[in-house]
Amino acid sequence: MEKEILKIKEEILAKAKKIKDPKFLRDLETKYMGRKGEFTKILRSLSKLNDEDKKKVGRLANTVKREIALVFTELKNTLEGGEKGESFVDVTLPGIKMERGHKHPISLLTSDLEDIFTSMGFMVLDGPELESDFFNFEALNIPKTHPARDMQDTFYIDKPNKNGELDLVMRTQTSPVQIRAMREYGAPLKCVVPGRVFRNEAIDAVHDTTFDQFEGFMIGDDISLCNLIAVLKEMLSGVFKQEVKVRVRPGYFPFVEPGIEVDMSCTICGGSGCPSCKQVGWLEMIGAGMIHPKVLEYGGIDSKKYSGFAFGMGVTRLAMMKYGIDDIRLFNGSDMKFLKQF
Ligand code: FA5
Repeated sequence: MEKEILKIKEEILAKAKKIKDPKFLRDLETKYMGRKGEFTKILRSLSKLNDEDKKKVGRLANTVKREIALVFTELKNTLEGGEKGESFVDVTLPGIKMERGHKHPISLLTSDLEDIFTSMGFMVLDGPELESDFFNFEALNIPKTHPARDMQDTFYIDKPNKNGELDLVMRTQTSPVQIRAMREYGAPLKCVVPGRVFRNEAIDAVHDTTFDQFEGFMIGDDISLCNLIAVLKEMLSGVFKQEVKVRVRPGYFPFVEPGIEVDMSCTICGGSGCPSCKQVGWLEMIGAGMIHPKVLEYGGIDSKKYSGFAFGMGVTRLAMMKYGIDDIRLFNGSDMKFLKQF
């Protein structure tokens, strides 16, 4: 019986090694090792042996069974390209396409803006999205009772401080970083601050509750509105790679004096009027002005010695104009069909 076992082992292994198709390997396994297989039959007949032979031949039969099983597993892996089958590569099969991610359109535009401003010598800064009432409002010359607080309602964090006041807010603008930067670096200073801001706002084609802004400010000797306009022009021609039509009008922000607003001719309708520009042909894009002396003082800068300009731009709206997107809600909508176009 021992000879019989070794003979059938050689037979199985010889046949198995010639197989190139996993289906034939499965057939071979069933033929010899299956419930009614030839090797299984030999194993069953062990019961007829006396105790001593049963022990001896049984040990050999089990070793052979394990060897055969191992060879079948290895061959199966090789043929199916499994665990041990790295060596088997069917170069005729189409490759597995790895889908690559890419930047969100707002991140693309923000990187472009950062490049434009760093080339003009501006520092790029960051600030917290969860901001204190002090930096977001007070230090920007918007005291608690000031009606200007109504211009930017936000989400207050429901955790009162020691005095029972709610003093943590989701920042409504990137302007609080002006104060943080002035305190950290002093004057002269040239910074830009990209970032997300939050407002309790009625949503429509050009208003969202979460959107991106891009703040810029420059503080030094004799800084004037002319410097501001020159920098904004440089920025817009850098982003659009062509002359863009803008208009400047007076605007009120408690943290600048004088204040201006910069509108851009709507690129969706070419200025003739559409839902994206509320039919007026212009879209409000940037709030700006000369930094209020009180704000410089809050930042620890001598307002008699230094002056500065500041602007805050809606990057999400700028992206609408650059890419011809007629509804702001698409940017945060997580629609892959939209995002894959960038
Ligand atoms: C401000 O946020 C000021 N911090 C800007 C500023 C900075 C003025 C420095 C002076 C000096 P305003 O609320 O207008 O201003 O917002 C600035 C820009 O953000 C707007 O011109 C607009 O482009 C964009 N914006 C405002 N509200 C929304 C909104 N709900 N959804 C999308 N974009 C908005």
